[in-house]
This record gives sequence, C-alpha cells and structure tokens, in this order.
Amino acid sequence: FGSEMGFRPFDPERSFFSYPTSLHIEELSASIVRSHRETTQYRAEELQALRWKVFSREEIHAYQSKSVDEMWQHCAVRLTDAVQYVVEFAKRIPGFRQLCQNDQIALLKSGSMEVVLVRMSRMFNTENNTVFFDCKFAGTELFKSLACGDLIAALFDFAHNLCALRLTEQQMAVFTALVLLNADRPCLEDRERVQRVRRDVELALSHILHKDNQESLLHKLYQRVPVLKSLCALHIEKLRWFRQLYPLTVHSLFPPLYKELFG
Ligand code: MHQ
Repeated sequence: FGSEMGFRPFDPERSFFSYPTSLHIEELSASIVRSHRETTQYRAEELQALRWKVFSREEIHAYQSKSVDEMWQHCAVRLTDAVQYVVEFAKRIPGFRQLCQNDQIALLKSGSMEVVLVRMSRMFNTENNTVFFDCKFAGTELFKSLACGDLIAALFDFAHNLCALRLTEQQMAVFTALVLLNADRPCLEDRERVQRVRRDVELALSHILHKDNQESLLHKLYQRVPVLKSLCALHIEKLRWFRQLYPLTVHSLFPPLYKELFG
C-alpha cells in the first residue's frame, strides 16, 4: 500500500471523507509552499540582495512632489499588481478552486488585501524601516503626497512587527492560505465547505510550527488577524475620502480590479 499512498497526486477532496493523515498534511503543506513560491513577486534571496538599495533624496522628493491623485493612482496600480499575484496564489491552494465561484470571489474580495499586507512584511527592512516599492526601499516619507499618514504609519508598524517574527517562507505560505480561507467572511454560500478546507490548512500550520519547534508563533500569528482587518477598514475609509475629492480619477484611471475589490 506504500506506493499507492506515496505517489497519489494531492487530492483536496480526500479530507472531506476521511481523517487527514500526517502524509496528507505534509503533501498539503508542500503544495501550499510551492504555490506561494510560484506566486510571489520577488524571491526572498532577491530581496535580501537589494536590502540596502534605498531611494535618494531627489527620488524621494520627486514622489513627494506628485499631486495627491497622481500618487494615489500610482499606489492603486502597485496594490492591484500585488493583488493579482495573491489571486493566482489562492487558485493554487488545494481545495480553493473546488469552492463555488461565488465563494472564491467572496474570499478574495475580503482577503486579498490582507494577504498583500502580510506579504509586505517580506519586503520590509526592520533595520531602517523601509519597504521594497518600485524596485527600491522606501520609508514612510516617500508616501507623503497620499495625504494619509496615519494609514501609512499603521501599515509600516504592522509590517515591522510581523517582520520581527522572522517567519520562514513555509510558515508565511501556510499562514497566508489561512488568512484567505476564513469561514467568517460575509456573503459565503457554503461556510461549512470553506471550514473543511481551512481545517486541514490549520493542521498544516500547526504541523510546520511543531517541526520548526516554534509552536508559540501560532498564538502570535492569530493575534495579527484583527489588526489586518482594521488596516483594511482604514484603507477603505481613506478610499471613500479620496473618491469624494477625486471621483473622476477613481472612475477613469484606477484599475478595474481595484474598483471591483474596494470600490
Ligand atoms: C510591492 C510592495 C508594496 C509596498 C508598499 C493609495 C492607496 C491605493 C491606498 C505598499 C493607500 C496606500 C503600499 C504602501 C497603501 C494601500 C499603499 C501604501 C507590492 C505592493 C506593496 C504591497 C504596496 C501596496 C500598496 C500600499 C499598501 O512589492
């Protein structure tokens, strides 16, 4: 029976009829880690190599001299790019595509921004509080012309704290899958099914943390989830404010996917 167990391709539906075996959970973790690796914009080693490539004074000044609407549009495009990678990640999580289309969309609508923000901590350098943006590392001052300093400060603070946990790529991969597979999201048709897919991913995270001898991380990771939610709410609030000032910019210049998700 060994060959039958060992070489069967990963089948997400199996867990719906049987208790997950540790082999099943290992395969699930490996599959999520692969999906993460294939859908990140930059590899960890690339980011490490670019760690000290920061923007010059002149470059920072150029960003600060942009008009509010120009800078918002620029960031909306960057954010939408990042979201597209997360959508691709979601589609490669075992079990996700087997959810009904409505529920896939509902999970992405409420979860993709959260995953972008978790992933942002990979792009963070805690030693100088900068984030990799437009191919160099940028501090909060670069985003001054967005005129939402409180949101930017909160985003940097979140990235800093998450970065300080020094998650491995494996831990981050499975944690972000868990952030997406949230059975409490609004407008889900089949919550039980989302919950079943989630249950195995929870086991995968515990399993990884156990192997890494870092079980205490689980609690610290779960503590970040409400913070993520409040950051996303603040982003939506800022977008409402911006839309009142510049309705035409949002209407005709923001990426359609951005409007679909947040508008
Ligand atoms: C990149 C890394 C990265 C870095 C900075 C203007 C607007 C739509 C909302 C991230 C408010 C601003 C940006 C910092 C906010 C949403 C901006 C500020 C992928 C993109 C990402 C994550 C940026 C996304 C957009 C952010 C969060 O590799």
